[in-house]
Amino acid sequence: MRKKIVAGNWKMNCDLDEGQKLTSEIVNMLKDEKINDVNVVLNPPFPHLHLVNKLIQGVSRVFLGAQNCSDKNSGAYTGEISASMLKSFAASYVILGHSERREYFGETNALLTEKVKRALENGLKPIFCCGEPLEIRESGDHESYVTQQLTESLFGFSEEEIKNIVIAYEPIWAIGTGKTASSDQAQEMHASIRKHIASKFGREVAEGISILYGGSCKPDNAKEIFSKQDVDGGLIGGASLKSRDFVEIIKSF
Ligand code: 3PY
Repeated sequence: MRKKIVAGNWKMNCDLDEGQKLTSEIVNMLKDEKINDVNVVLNPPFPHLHLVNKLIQGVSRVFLGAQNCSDKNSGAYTGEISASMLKSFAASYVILGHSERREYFGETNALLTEKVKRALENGLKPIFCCGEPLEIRESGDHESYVTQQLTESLFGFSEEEIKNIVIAYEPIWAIGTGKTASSDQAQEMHASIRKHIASKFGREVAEGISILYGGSCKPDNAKEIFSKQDVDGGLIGGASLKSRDFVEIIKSF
């Protein structure tokens, strides 16, 4: 059985009080609600990690994650945060290669291989993001674009390593635009990603990898998207900043 995961990507939002309020609300709602077999990951900005970790203590199935880590171990890299620091703050997951990082911070497939390595070496599960821009979707080359991202960043890892990676398919044209891929479009890409992973690591390994959908996933479309065979959860942007919406999405399974 693949793990179902709903991960909230807060992006660069929330000051300390807002982050505390949001986490407390989510935690309280999750304590009251009957949640099916879903792991929840909160990925706040770095300064919130310690506090969010404290607030989620004792709540089963809720994990801490970060939104990025350095490709370096330590040293003179002003402003960077290492995977080992994240681990020491009790993070279990780290989002890597979000399209915003690729676009605004020039992250390449090769750099992402190094970041994934640092994460795995430090016992973090990378949530590796992939996805195509609008012009590639319109040209019909989206499958080859995404499979190339996966080949270039992940195909050098071993079978044991790949099992610890979560993949998030996020079509860039659906991020922050209000547009969502249809559930059939999501299923088609998730199946193609799984087939591609199987071509390198075998069917059994590919069947065990959680593939999340991201891109304007909301309470009113989550159920339909999560019902698809190869969709194992979501990486949630804006809706993860509203406690009620986020919990509704978690309950969509
Ligand atoms: C979005 O849904 O906007 C995201 O980018 C999730 O990571």
